[in-house]
Amino acid sequence: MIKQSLFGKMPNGELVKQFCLTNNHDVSVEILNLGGIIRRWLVPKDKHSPTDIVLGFDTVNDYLSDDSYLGALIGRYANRINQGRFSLAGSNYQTDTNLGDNCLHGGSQGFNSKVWQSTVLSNGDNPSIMLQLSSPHGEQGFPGALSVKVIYTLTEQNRLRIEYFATAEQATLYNPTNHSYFNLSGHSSGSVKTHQVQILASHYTPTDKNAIPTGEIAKVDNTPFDLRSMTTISQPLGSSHQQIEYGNGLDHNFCLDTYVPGSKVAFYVGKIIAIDSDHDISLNIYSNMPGMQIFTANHFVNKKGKGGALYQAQQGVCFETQFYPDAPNHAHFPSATLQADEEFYSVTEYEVLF
Ligand code: FUC
Repeated sequence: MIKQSLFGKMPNGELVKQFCLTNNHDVSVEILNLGGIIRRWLVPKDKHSPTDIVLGFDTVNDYLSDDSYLGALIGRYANRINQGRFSLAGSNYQTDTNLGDNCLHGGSQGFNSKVWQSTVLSNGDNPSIMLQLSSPHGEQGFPGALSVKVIYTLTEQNRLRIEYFATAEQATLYNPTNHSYFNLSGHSSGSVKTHQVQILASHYTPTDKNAIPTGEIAKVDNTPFDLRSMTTISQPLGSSHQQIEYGNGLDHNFCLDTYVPGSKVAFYVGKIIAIDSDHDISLNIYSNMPGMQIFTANHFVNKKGKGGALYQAQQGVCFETQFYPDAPNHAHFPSATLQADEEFYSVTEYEVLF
């Protein structure tokens, strides 16, 4: 079932709609046509008081004035491009730079800030909506007109499937993701430090102080980045490893062992579990992408969220499936180039178990 309502208005008067997708198990996910933002995700662990497992805001203005990308779709390029510079097919490009000298999440006017065209695809079982956006040639400095489509489906197996499609008029980069901050004990419950996590990654991409990859694909063995067996999040966060200091916590790209170039199958890549007295919710993650940024909201201080909640550092954790950061400047990283005759497809699924 899908319920549609008005969430608010953009500064230019454009309407921001909200779609509430509910499956037959009473799991419901609210999605905005602004940035494809996942605003609320209710898990009926307790039928009378469902748990909202994602951080979010209550107004359009809160979303537009914040720079943490809560729940949003990211484009054209998730994560960083060093100095916003890259070359493609013999031409050099300069993108918008919005984080120091670097480009973060597609520049200052990324896909997260756009109102997407929205269509309900299925209103019954497995409720589903499609969001579409046209990005003109040169937008934020990226070449080639790009048509993108994202399909969100809430399955009857309690998975939120996010499928990304795109075509371009000339060779360009495309690296989409979703930037949800999860807290399985509830968005207003405090830190996720006691959650346990597993990530099937034998390597990660170390960075410099500005979170730009050095180019190394490093083994996780004997580092805080070895999360291959269940680990409490406080463990890597408490480490004095230089990379954890640089990130001020976890803010790193993990190279997923499951990646098969060209595969359209979402493999199991990891999970997170909240175990406390009245909760016991877990989230399994599936993707066909080569990398996943794990980010523990390290810079949050009294961020005013939904219903008056005040979000602090480590109150949420993101699992941003993606190509590796700055891939266009590292020929040995899986390529994020989309050719003119290609159809881009990627898929990530988040499955709640309760
Ligand atoms: C993540 C991180 C960044 C950033 C942003 C809001 O993707 O890699 O460091 O702060 O989200």
